[in-house]
Amino acid sequence: LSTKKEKTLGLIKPDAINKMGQILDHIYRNGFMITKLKMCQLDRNEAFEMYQEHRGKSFLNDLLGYVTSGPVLAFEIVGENAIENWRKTIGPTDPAIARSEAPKSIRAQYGTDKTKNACHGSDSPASSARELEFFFPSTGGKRRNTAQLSDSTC
Ligand code: DGI
Repeated sequence: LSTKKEKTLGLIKPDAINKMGQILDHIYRNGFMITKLKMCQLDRNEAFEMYQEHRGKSFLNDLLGYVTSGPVLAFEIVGENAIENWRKTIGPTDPAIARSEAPKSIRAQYGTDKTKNACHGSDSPASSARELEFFFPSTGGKRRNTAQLSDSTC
């Protein structure tokens, strides 16, 4: 089985911000490294930019309202097959399904419902590149990162 070290974007959403310690611990126990990290408050335009692939979906309005309702914690995580493995660590979109099918997942333990589901993970190499650039732009801008671990640390 081939494995590759990848980067992906993770997000702790507003409902789970008060559980960030447990969730970050869960992330490390699953073998990931966090290489960039920031707490921020998204406005509606930013949330829409992030969730642009859900344009036209019935739940988009609820999703935008929810994800702008409080702070989020965004992070870059690095690990073997990180894009797929991080999504597995989060679990199914609906925490009720996560509790029956993947009881150790983050959504099973910390999610509330299909909207308030604790975490986000990029679903493909293209979206992870786009979402990492959105939260951690490589050049300038007000969201520019000022400190990060070097790859050799992980
Ligand atoms: O990648 P996921 O977060 O598991 O799921 P997704 O990319 O299909 O959808 C993004 C978010 O949109 C998801 O975390 C919660 C919300 N969402 C998706 N499907 C539904 C939904 N919210 C509601 N209320 N109903 C849905 O069917």
